[in-house]
Order: sequence, then C-alpha cells, then structure tokens
Amino acid sequence: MPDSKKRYYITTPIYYVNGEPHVGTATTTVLADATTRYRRLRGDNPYFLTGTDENARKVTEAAQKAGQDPQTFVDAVSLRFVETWKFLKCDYDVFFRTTEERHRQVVQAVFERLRASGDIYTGTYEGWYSVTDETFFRDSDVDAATGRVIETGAAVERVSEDTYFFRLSAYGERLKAHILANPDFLQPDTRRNEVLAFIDQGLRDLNITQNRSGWGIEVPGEPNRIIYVWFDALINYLTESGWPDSPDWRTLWPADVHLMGKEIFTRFHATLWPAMLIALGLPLPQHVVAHGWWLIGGEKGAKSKGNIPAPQDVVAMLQERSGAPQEICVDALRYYLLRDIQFSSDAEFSPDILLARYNADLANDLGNVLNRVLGANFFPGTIPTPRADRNITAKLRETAETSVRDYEAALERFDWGAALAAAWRIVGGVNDFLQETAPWKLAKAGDTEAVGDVLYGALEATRIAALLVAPAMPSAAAEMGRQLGVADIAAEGGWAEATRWGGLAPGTPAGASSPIFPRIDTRTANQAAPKKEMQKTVNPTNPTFSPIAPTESATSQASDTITIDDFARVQLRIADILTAERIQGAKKLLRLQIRVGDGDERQLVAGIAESYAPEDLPGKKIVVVANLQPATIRGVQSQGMLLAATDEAGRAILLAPDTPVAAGSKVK
Ligand code: ME8
Repeated sequence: MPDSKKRYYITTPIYYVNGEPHVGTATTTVLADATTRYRRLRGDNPYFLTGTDENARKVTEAAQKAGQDPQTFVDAVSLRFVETWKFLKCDYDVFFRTTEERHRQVVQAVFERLRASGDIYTGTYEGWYSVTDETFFRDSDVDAATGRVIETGAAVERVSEDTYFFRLSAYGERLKAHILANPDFLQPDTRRNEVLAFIDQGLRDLNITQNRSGWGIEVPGEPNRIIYVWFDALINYLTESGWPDSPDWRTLWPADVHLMGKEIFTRFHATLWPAMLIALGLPLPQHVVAHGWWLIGGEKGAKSKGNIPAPQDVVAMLQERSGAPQEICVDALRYYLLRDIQFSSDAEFSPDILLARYNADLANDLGNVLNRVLGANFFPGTIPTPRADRNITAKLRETAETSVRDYEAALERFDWGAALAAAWRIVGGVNDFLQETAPWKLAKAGDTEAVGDVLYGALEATRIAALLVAPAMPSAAAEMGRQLGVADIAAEGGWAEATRWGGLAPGTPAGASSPIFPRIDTRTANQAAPKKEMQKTVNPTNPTFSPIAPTESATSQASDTITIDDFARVQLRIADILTAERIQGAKKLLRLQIRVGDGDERQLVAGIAESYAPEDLPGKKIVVVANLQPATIRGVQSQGMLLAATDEAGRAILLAPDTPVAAGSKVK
C-alpha cells in the first residue's frame, strides 16, 4: 500500500462459499460499496474489503454434495461472488479468500501469540456443534426433543474432545467498559443492548479447535487439529492490513466499520472479535454495525434454504419489464436494497415493493425531474444565468442544504434508507418548486429572465440530488450528470464544494434529455409469466439456478398500521377535471379526463355517477391517488383513483382543496 495516511477501512462479512450470492449477501456488499463511494467523494481515501470464507465444514460438505474436491468447488463459487459484485458495480479494493497462504500465516501467528500469553489453553470440550451455523452450543441452547438449536432451528451433533480454548471470559468487563465509553461502537442501539445483556450473562471460554485433519487451517505443529472457522475467519480483517509484519498495517487498522447481518453480530463481531483484539493488544474497530434480514414470505431468506433470489435474476426481471439498460436496472435494485433494508428490524423482500419503488421513486420522481425541465419547449439548451438579486430559489436552496446535512448525519449511522429519503426531499422540492413557479406561464408571458431563474434553481437542486444519489446509483447519477452537462457529477474529494449551491455553470450546454427509468406497466405484475423470473433462486450447492415454489408477497401480510414510508409511497395529487361522461351500461360509473399537472393528462373511472351529474364536474378540483396501478373497469382504462367521502345516505362527496391550488400539487 503506497499511502502513508490512515484509510477509511470498510468491510463486509466474508461469505461462506457453500452457496451462491443472493440479494441478502448483495445487500451488505451494496451497503459497503455505497459507503465506500460516499467516503471517496468526501476524500477519505476508503478501502473496501469483501471476500469469501472458505475453510468451513459446511463448505466441504457442499463440495462433497456437488461431487467436487473442495478446492475446485471453492474456486468456482468464490468466482461467482466476484462476478456478482462486479455485475452489481460493487467496486471493492480486495476480494479476500481465507484459503490464501498469507491468511494461514497470520491466523497461526495469532494462535501462537495468544497461546504464549495464556489466552489460549488446552481443555476438554463437551457439548454441541451445528455445521449449518458453524457454532458451538450448550445444552440449554438445544431443544432436547427435536435435537435442534432453539434460536436457529439448525441440526446439531454431540462433540466430546480434547481441544484448545480461547479465554473469552477474561474480556467481558473490559469489553463492556469499551462499549459504554463509545456509544457508537456497536450499532444500532437495540443490538448494542443485546450485546451488553449477553456480556452480563457471563462470557464463556470458547472452543477454538476441532480434532480432524484436511480442509482448514491447522493448529501450528498439530496436523490433526483444525482451527475453528470463526476464529480463522474474523482474522481476515486484520490479515489484510499486513499485520504484524508490514510496517504499513496502521494505514488500515483499526477498521472504520464492519458491516453485517444481525445473526453474526452479538456472538462473533461484537464480542469474540473485540476480545481477540484486546488480547492481542490491538485497537478495536470504530464501528460494528448490523442490519436486519430480508424475509421471504415472513421467513429469513437464506442460501441453505434456497428461497432467496439471485441479484442477476431480479435485474433481468426489471430489464424485461422496463426495457431500461442493465446498468440502470442494477441501480434500481441497489436503490431498493439500500432504501428498504432495516437496521432495527427485518423487512420483507418483495418484487411488488421493488416495482412500486421503481415506478414511484425512480420513474416518476428522480428519472423524470430532469426531463420536466430539459425537455420543456422553453428550455434554452444551455444552463441559464440566474439573476443574483432574485430570491425565488431561497426555499428550494434551503431544502437542498438541509437535505445535504440530513444525508450526512444519516450516513454517520450508515443508514442509507434515511440518507436516500433526504435526497428525495430535494427531488420533491424541485417538483413543488416547478409547480409553484410555473415556468411555462412565465415563458408564455415572455419573461425569459424569470424563466432562467426558475430553471437554474430546478437544475441546480437536481444536480445536488444527483450527487447524493451517486454512491447508491452510480450509473443513473452519471446519466443525470451527462444530461446536466456536468463532466463528473461525483468527483473524488470534492464534497464540500460540490454540495454548495451554485455549482452548475451558466452557459454550459445541457445534454440530450430522456427519461432515465422508463415506467413499468405493473398491470401484468400479478400474471404468471413475469413473476416466474423471480421464482428463480439460488441453489445452495450448484452454481446454476433452479426454480422453487413461489413465495407469498409482502402485500398479503399487511398489518393494521403503516409506516410513514408506506404512506409516502401513495402519491396524492390535486387534479383538474377536464371532461366527464357516463359509461354506457354502467349506472354508477363516470369516465373522467383529468389533468394531474403539466403534461400529465389521463383518464380515470370513478363510481360517482349517482351523486354527480357529468355536466357539473368539469373545472372542479379533486384529489387523486396518482400512482395507483392502472386498471381496466368495464372495458375503460383507469389511471388513478379519486378520493371521496360517503355521507349517511351513501352519496359520494368529492374531496377538494379549500383554496384553489395548481393541478399536480402534492397532498400529504
Ligand atoms: O456468516 N438478509 O457468511 P454467510 C440480509 N462466513 N442479509 C443477509 C441475508 C438476509 N436474508 N442472508 C445473508 C457468514 N445476508 C460468515 C461470515 S465474517 C468474518 C464471516 C448477509 O455467507 C448478511 O450480511 O452466512 C449476513 O451477515 C451474511 O450475508 C452472512 O453470510
């Protein structure tokens, strides 16, 4: 490593190669990649490690099942991870494999040091081992009736052997003191509390060798003993730094953040690993952060169950449905993973929600915002010059500035959902701004200078939104940059400057504009053919894909309450009724032509014929759900739904704004 300065070191778990990558493992890798890209923008010289954990027993069992020798098997599956991360534009600095010789040497060096210091000692282990979980369990962890681990449901085997222990029990108090003194060491708080409770129960010394030979890292000088795979695997983060021999190891160590799913947090990354580091006299990582799981039909998506889709299949489905280029669909998947993965809870992975996010957030909001300005017939072709003495953009500018601050604060917690929500506040701000300032009217009135003020404000705010989006969706942001005439929307190290209002250079020619995320027609979403794509999931042992039974979708498990995010997905808008007519043969229905903002005229079918005469409706303002899946009612297409109350007599009463407000205005 040529750098002498400390780098911002980000890691994902190193994944077991007993099965292929899927949207679960992809989530942590995309979280790490987006964080790396963000840190690069900030000039923090990040370093991103991912890789594979290859010495596990479950890996040899998977190789056996596949009829391959372990090395051939791990080489092939490991390559699938490399390919998948490249496909998802995850631009890591190192792909770490625990079968590398340099790693064996460091693991053995750690073992020797800790044996010399008395932290590793010999004893007899009597208890349970689960190969699925690669974890030792005590009697109280196992359901005697089923012979399975209570927490995970995994099968166990009885173990009784002379072995080596790591003196974990000696480190509980020091670890607790560190956790209490560093509130952002373990995140989120719910998990941190879980770890404190786990330590309070008393940490027990851990069996760290297994009596077998062959695949795995040997105890130094003892070919019949293999070092326990978790003791080996955790050390990967340190091996990469070059410790202990490289003079540069402090350039990477301590790691800035270890990212992972919640199941490997409490027992391994938040207790065993820091205890090993304290025993070695090494500094602890700055942050250890766990996210929740993707559930599939309410159950954890896992490669051992084969119930969770491969990212490539999800992207293929999006490509087929949208017609957008592959890299744009990759960005859409990245967006969904980052936006909807939860830190303090689990979330359902659902193609329906992905499609709803795609249409609402990407096609409607982000992808369209530029087109609304650059595609308008009054756009002059180059970035206009705003007049310095006009403050028409003051509110929009403030929205952009607070959103940048919110985004930064969210990313201090690695909370990409909140960060992206902040970026979307800018996009929403631009749409509101256009609605309020109505540049098309200014253009009609011939006020070119005022049009310039508005267009500059809208484009500048969009540039800042594109910058915030860039770490999550690099290809879409680059395309936005191209349309804005900005050479490098995400220039390395230019964060402070780039987030400042006024970065767009007046006079620069804009690129040709076209919608980046073509809308997906979701009317066919529930039909069998397209859904089949999503039924392809990862086969745990075979590097090809195999279909499995369809799973229940998230929408069918709705509970009574919704989150603010759920509500935010419903786009309520003010609309003007243009025309209204009866539908032949349908007593209750009217066909309405409505305008939902500039250039957005559509037809909807409403069941209000018994309450309103068609001739009374044109000119009325109503509230509509603008992003409702289109439907065909009595052979008439309906794009949206209007809101109406029902009175005691069962009559429909249209909801309307209490003062006239422009069509397209948001209702929230
Ligand atoms: O545990 N939802 O490897 P692993 C969200 N080799 N994330 C998920 C997920 C889901 N349903 N399923 C998996 C190991 N993940 C060890 C790690 S590190 C020194 C050794 C993600 O292949 C999540 O990051 O079982 C989880 O922690 C990881 O994959 C587990 O990967």
